[in-house]
Amino acid sequence: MQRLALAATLVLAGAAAASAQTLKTVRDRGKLVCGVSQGLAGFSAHDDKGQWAGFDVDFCRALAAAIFNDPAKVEFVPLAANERFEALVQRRIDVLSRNSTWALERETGAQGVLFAGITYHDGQGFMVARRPAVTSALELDGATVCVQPGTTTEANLRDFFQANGMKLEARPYPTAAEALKAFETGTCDVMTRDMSALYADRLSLPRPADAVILPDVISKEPLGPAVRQDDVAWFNIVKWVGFALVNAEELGISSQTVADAMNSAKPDVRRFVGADGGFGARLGLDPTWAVQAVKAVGNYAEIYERNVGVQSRLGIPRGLNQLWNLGGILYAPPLR
Ligand SMILES: N[C@@H](CCC(=O)N[C@@H](CS)C(=O)NCC(=O)O)C(=O)O
Repeated sequence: MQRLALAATLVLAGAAAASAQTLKTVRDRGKLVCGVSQGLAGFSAHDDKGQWAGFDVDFCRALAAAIFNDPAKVEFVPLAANERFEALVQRRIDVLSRNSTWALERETGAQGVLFAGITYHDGQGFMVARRPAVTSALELDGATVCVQPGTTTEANLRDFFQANGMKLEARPYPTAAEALKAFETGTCDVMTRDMSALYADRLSLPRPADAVILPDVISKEPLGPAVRQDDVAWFNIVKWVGFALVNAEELGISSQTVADAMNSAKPDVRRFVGADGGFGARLGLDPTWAVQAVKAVGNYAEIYERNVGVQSRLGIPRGLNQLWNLGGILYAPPLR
């Protein structure tokens, strides 16, 4: 009996040791491999210099900076909606940072992953042509709607039409680009996506002013990075890099002030910069892991404003993604 218990303990210990390898794999490889979208302006898309840019891309760069003190040590792998979780489970990527919604079905079952927090609180909306004038999603009875399969978007769309007793003509397109083309040419009356993505879509239409985003938000889309379920140490690294970016904003630590923060006497700032607490070592990272991330891409506010904020092309107000103590729901547990 005792021997059996010992054997079981050894097997379990072996499994844990064998699985807790992602950080080592990343370090040995010399770069992080990050799954992103195939092109979603503001989140992950090529900029005019052909470089990956966006909110989700910056999260990957922050993670690379926390590990390597170098935000360039990332390879980006563009993934379609219906292959993203499989790519993660099959170890083709180390982390998925791709406008993905945290939902129960994605954390259970054979393709189950773990969401390492919420980096962007989104919700699903509808875009229609300006004419004929539609002002509410409840006027969409019988409409033809373009949507991408393998998304929460498709499921919410059906739920919304069913709950409101409306007839739906859903047109699935394998990529977001094809769905938008169909909307543009009038094959669909309506385009549905996460609100943030609709802002991006509208901008890429030949005449953005001809399309209107309806005010209705029909779902919760808590977007965040996902990892595999077999490596708690890695899960913690990804999760706490996200929390560090938010805590940096809350503490007033930005890419501009982070060097000064190194000399601060404030206890919470000292923990952030690695002078106290030893949290870098606990995560398996450098003492200055959080400083490295902020130096590379800025704090949450800087990342948000640069990529999607009101001064950016997308022009999305902070809204729910404002800090909890400034009227939003962005809330990170403390670094202590
Ligand atoms: N947040 C939703 C939607 C994510 C999603 O993949 N949306 C599609 C459009 S509805 C998209 O952004 N596609 C971009 C691409 O295929 O690269 C989810 O996690 O299912």
